[in-house]
Parts: sequence; C-alpha cells; structure tokens
Amino acid sequence: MEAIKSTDNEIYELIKLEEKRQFDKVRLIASENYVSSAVLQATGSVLTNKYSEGYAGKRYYEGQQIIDQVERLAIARAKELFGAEHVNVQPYSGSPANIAVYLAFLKPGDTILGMALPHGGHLTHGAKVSISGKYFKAESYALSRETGLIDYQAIRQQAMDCRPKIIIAGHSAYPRFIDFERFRAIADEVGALLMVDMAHFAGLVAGEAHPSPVPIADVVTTTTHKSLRGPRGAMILCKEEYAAAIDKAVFPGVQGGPHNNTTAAMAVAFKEASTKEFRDYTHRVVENAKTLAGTLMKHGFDLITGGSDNHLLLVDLTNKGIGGKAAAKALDAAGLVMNYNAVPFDPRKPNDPSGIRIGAAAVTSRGFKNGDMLQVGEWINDVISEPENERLIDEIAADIASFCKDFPPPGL
Ligand code: DSN
Repeated sequence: MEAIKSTDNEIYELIKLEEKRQFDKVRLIASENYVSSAVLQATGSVLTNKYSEGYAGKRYYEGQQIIDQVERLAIARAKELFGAEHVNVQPYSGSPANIAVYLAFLKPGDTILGMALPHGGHLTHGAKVSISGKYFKAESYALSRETGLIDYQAIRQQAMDCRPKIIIAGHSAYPRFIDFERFRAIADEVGALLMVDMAHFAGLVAGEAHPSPVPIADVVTTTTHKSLRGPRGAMILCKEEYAAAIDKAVFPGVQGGPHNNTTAAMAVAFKEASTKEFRDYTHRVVENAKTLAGTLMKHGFDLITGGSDNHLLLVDLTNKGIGGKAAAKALDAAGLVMNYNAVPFDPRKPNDPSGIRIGAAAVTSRGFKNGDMLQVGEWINDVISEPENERLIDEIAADIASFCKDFPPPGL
C-alpha cells in the first residue's frame, strides 16, 4: 500500500479504515465474502491496463498474446468447476449478465416470468423499476403465503397463462434449495427457456453443498463475488447451442472491453474453488447457517420457511416489535453487519421492511464454526431485545471487536 499512501493519503486512510471495519465486525451480509490475497493481487494487477474487446483469437485490439491465455484459462476452469458446456466470463457483474441473456433471446415487449422482488427475486428478474421490467412484459411469481416456499403448482399455472419466453429461477433472499427439475418441466411444458440466476449459491454449487442447476437449465448466470469468493464480476454458463447468441449479447450487445484484471482474479478464484478446502468450506457455510437458524428460533425469531438449506436466513421481525431498518442499524452499531430486507407479503415499505437477511458465507471464510454461530445468535438476540440500549450496544461492539481478533479474514 506504500504507493497509494504516498500518492493519495486520503484514499489510503479510507482503505485502511474499511480494512479495519471488515476485520472488527461480524459480516453477515448474505451477498458478501472475503477474497484471498491471491484474488486481491490479481484484481490489482497490470491486466487492468489492457483493452480486449472481442473474444480470444478475435479481438479488436492487438497485443492480446497474454490476455487471450488469461481468458481461456478462466473459461476452462469455470467449465471444469461447474460442468458447463460454454462459459462467458466477461459480464461486469450480475445485472449486465442477466440483461445480456434477455438481449440474446428476447425482443422488447416479450414476456418473462421471475420471482417477485419482495419475495426474494432480483431487480433484474423483472422488477418494474429495472430495465427488465420496463423493456419486457414482466410477470412475477410469489412465494406461498402459508409456507414461504416456492409454489411450483402456482408457477406452472401462471406460466400456462402468460406463456413466458424465459422463466427465471434463482433469488437474492430465498433460504431453501430450488427444485430445478420442476422448473425445467414447467419451462418445457410452455416452451420457455429456463434461466437460473445462481449468484447467491454458486459457491455452494461448486462445493457440492447445493444442487447444481447447470446440467438442467438452458442458461445459468452468476456473480463471482458472493459464496464463490471471487472478485466482483459475473459469468454466464450455457448449453453449446446458445454459445454464439450469449457471446454476441455480452459483446458487442451490452458491453465493451472486458475487465481483464477481474478475469484473472476469477481464474484464481475458480482454482481455489476446485480444492477440497473450498468444498469443506461450503459445507461449513451451510452448517453455520443452520446453527444460527436454530439459535435464533430458540429465541423466538420468526424465520421465513422455518430455517435454511443454504447460506442465508430471512427473519421476519414483526413479532419482535421492531422494523427491519431500525434492527439492521442497531445491529450494525453493535458490530453485526447485515441488511434490512422485505419478507414475503410484507405490509411495510421496501425502504423500511419487516425483515433482516443474514448470511453465513463471510464469517465462515474467517473460520467461524458452530459454537461461534451460537454466540452470534446470542448477540443478535441481545441487540434486538434492547435496540435502544446504547450502553449494551457499545459493550457488544467491544466484545465483538475482541472476538474477531481470533479470526483473521482471508486477504486482510
Ligand atoms: N445486491 C445483491 C444482494 O445483496 O443480494 C444481489 O445482486
């Protein structure tokens, strides 16, 4: 960090403060993680200096002798890791990846069917405020009011009625496995393509701690920085028959030059994700989420679906008499960082909903095990029991900073 320090001390100081924040607090944001030093170094490498519009062997700029090798390596590793027929590693992040899929297969006004945003879908799955909801006729499916689970029969009926061109499975806040075969059957029945957005659980799929959508779906999109523990970026995995359409949609359809430093960091992350250590890590993530779910339920917290199969929990705080935003702010002050989140059929507004979303991927990367998750559950309960008790919150924050010293995160 010496060069940053001498060139721009203000940014240096801010990076150092953020590093300390990431060290001293318990990171429970379900979409975040800690990358390794190797991934950080690739991200900060000279590969950021190169323009490479196009694909390996077919670029619009010269000087691609090395970049082509980097991109080919990233693709080969991703194909191997997920058993994919074709992979495009150029999307800048999850939203452009999803938009590229729509560009590949849809015309403006065509119908898509995805999980409703307040039920755990992503903005790009057809939310009205997103390009996916503005340029396409977006139909949304809800979760079951009784169970909080995906209601496959209702989705089938909705698909029969609206005849979507693409059905989107995948989520940002659903704590259970998805039955990809059932989505496949629905898509086949109505002649739709099946797209799975596995951004949240891609790491668990890589470690075989979660069923894989890759052999089942036509197209799978994912970010690389969540449970997969890579740099901020994304990729699209698809059947060979869709390869040309997907590649053309990413470039030149949606994007210009790929971020080659990110591509290299992805390649590093894919190598890491193919190890036994990573596989064990993903299984520990799921165990840790289950342990936290158990301890929170013991304290009377209302978990949507009554638990978790993956890395995340969605908690409805209505019975605790506190809104999601006030809860998330009090928890953050205590050193427990998460986000407020809508719950299915939430009567409150999206910017102050009824719930919080909690993820176990980042804390597991820094070595938290079952007993540590029990402690996290106790802290959450203590804060939510007295969210306005500043003295208590300060005491917990000090305890957490001290506790975290024993768990140095990767990369820091
Ligand atoms: N913003 C991400 C999340 O937090 O789940 C989804 O892209």
